Amino acid sequence: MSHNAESTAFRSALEVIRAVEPRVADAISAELADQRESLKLIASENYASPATLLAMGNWFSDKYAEGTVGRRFYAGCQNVDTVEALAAEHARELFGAAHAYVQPHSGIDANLVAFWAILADRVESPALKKAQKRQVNDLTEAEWFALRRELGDQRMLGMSLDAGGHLTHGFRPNISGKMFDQRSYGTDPATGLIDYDKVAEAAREFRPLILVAGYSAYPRKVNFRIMREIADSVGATFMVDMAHFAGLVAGKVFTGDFDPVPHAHIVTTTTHKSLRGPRGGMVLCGPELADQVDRGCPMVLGGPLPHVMAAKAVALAEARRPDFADYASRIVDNAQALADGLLRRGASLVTGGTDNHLVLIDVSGYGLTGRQAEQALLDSGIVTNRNAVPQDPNGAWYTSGIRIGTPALTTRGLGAAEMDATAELIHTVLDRTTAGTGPDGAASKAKYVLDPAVAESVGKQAADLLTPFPLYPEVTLG
Ligand code: DSN
Repeated sequence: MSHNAESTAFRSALEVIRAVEPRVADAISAELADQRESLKLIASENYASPATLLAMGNWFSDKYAEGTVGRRFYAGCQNVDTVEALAAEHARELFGAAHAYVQPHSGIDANLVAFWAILADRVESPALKKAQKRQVNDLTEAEWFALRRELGDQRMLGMSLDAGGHLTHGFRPNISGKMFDQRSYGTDPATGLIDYDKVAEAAREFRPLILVAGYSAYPRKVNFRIMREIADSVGATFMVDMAHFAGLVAGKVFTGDFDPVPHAHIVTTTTHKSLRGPRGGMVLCGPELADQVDRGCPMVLGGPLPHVMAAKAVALAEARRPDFADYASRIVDNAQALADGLLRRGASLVTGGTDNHLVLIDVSGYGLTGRQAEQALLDSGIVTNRNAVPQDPNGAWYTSGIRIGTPALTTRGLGAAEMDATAELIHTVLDRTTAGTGPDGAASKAKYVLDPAVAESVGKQAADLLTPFPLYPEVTLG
């Protein structure tokens, strides 16, 4: 029996892997089966194309390529140069950026590259200049301690975690929280929206070196023109982390004041969320920061991953096609249909809805913590993640929220009718789940009670919902 190219490629790859370690081949096959069966609503996940996935499984993985295109610390990088230059060219064209650095391995890495570039550009420190020039070993001990002090004195203003900001924007569990003296801006308690006057006030008081915009759990657009004006008013560098919504920028859903690229001094992103590429990161900037950004490896990055840069080039080429704009606008239509469906059924949503790819349900109205809700939904075949809501009384571990997003299901082809059906399934599970008690009879934030028959019935309906929208229909493994 003959197969199409995608099936042949993945079947052959599995056969080769199976000959060495069959358990890995089995796990890879099982992952596809699991993904095909899950109603995936994790806002930060997606399904990359077969071409993108296949571009990663090859001998580019064997190459070291520290340095930049045409200026490497290793010989024999001519083909790596080709794919890195292609990825950067596609990124520049797609986002209208003067410079693109496609080496970061993740969003955290991209942000670290940006922070170091800004520090090097803005902080008048001979020790830092030496460090940036890879002369860090030449620093005396006194200079090293002075450098650490100088860096720790730098101020960053970013969105608070409970309002939807990201750990890498100066919070303690991340190195950025140790590099910077951080202050947060939150959202208006009444509306859940960013209050730009309050951000301006915080900026005037705090005088940050860096103003960061960007989020992982804020369901609304951000006005980057206003944020840039605020940054300019206090002489801050304006950085946008568009990891979550890069696909909406690429697909021209976010334009004008809502497109960060013309407004920010520097923009970072991941490539695997709404942008639908391989796991990885990227930095976009103007010419003034380009040289510093290009020092990312080895300043904060290990050797670039040429196989992933090849996949970035493929995915970015896909995102430049006209059908990607259609995909991006369907992501938002679907998120709004999901939000409307939940609201109609009585759910409480942070900000009362969405205008991007994600919806944040405050599950306290159902008498649940985020953790209880997340597990009950998972038992019912619905994959989400718990997330804090603004001023969350249950903290970052148990939380009071469930974050859901539509990039993945939109890739599968589900539309507004299926989003309404999904809202019904989510509401049914949350409505039928009750908080459990611990061994001492006290209320538990983790235990919950859900009739297994309800979970089974919802799971079956979720599977039925997916049946007309097969994942990777071009791939049959046997
Ligand atoms: N882990 C990503 C998310 O889920 O939003 C961001 O780091």
